[in-house]
Amino acid sequence: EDIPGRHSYAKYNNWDKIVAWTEKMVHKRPEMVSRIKIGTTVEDNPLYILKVGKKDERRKAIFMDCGIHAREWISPAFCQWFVYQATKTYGKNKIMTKLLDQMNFYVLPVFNVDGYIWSWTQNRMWRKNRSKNQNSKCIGTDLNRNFNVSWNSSPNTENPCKETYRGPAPESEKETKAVTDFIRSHLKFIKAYITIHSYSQMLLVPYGYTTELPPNHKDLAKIAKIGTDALSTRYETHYIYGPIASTIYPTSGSSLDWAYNLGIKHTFAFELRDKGKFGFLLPESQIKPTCKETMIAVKFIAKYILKH
Ligand code: ING
Ligand code: ZN
Repeated sequence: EDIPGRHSYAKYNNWDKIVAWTEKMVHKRPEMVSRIKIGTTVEDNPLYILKVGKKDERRKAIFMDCGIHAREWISPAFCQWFVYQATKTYGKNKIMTKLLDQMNFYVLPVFNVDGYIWSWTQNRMWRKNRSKNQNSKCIGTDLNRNFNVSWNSSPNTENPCKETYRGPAPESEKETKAVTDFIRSHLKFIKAYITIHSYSQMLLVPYGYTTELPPNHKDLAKIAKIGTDALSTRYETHYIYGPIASTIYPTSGSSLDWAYNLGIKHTFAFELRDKGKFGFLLPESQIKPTCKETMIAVKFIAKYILKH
C-alpha cells in the first residue's frame, strides 16, 4: 500500500493523486461507487462527488464535504478514508452493511480544489479559494463565509485581504454555487450534512451567526455528546461539542448554518486533530488514527439518521 509516489491512506495526497483515486474507487466498486461532476472551480478544475451506496437514488442520504479550507489537509484525507472503509467493510461489518443497504453517502473529498493545489505548490498555509477580487490585489474568498445565511453580519468578512473574506455576494464563488445547487436538488433525500475541518478537536452544531439555539438543539447536542464519547473510546482523544458561536467563535455565511436553515435538521462540523501542537501541519503518522476515531463518530451519526 505505502509505495513512494503512489496514493496512500497513510499519507497526504495531492490533487492529481486524489483524482486518480476517485477513478480507482469507481472502477473497483462500480455497483457501489459513482462519480458525479457537480461543477468546476475558478481555475477550471473539476468538482467531484463520490456517491457511495446502492444504485437507488430515492433513499435517505448524508452529504459530507472535506477540504473547504485549503490548508486543512487531514480533512480530504478523512473523506478518502471514509469512502475506502465504507466499500471495504460493506458485507463484513454489520453496521456499515446496514447503512449502505439503506442509505447513500455523497462525499465531496475536496471542496476547495484550487486552494488545495495552491497549498501544495505555493503556500502551505493558504485557506481561501483562488478567485480574483475587484479593486484589490488580494486573492481569494473564504468559502465557509460565502453561503447565503446572515452573509454580511460578522466582522473581518468585508475585506478581501482577510482570511475570512466573505466574497462579493452570497454564493458568488463557483465552488459554493456547485455545492448549494447539488444539495438543493437532492434536498428531499439529504437527512444530514457533515463538514470536516481541522483543527481543535470539536464537534460543532448550529448556529454560528447567532447565540440563539435551533429548535432541535437538544437532539443535536445529544448526538454530538454520544458521537464524541464514542470517538474518544479508540485513542482517548478528547473532543468538546456545542454550537459554533459559543464553542469556537461567531461566524456568518457558513455552510453548516446554511444547510441547517435550508431544512437539513442534522448538521455537524468536525474540527479534527490536533489542539494546536502541530495544527494544520498534522504529521502523517496521525492520519490513520485520526481517520479511525473520526469514522466511529460519523458512523454513529449515520446510524442515528437511519433510525430516526
Ligand atoms: N474553523 C471553522 C471556520 O470556518 C467553523 C469553524 C466550522 C465555523 C463550521 C462555522 C461552521 O472558521 C476552521 N478551522 O476553519
Ligand atoms: Zn476550516
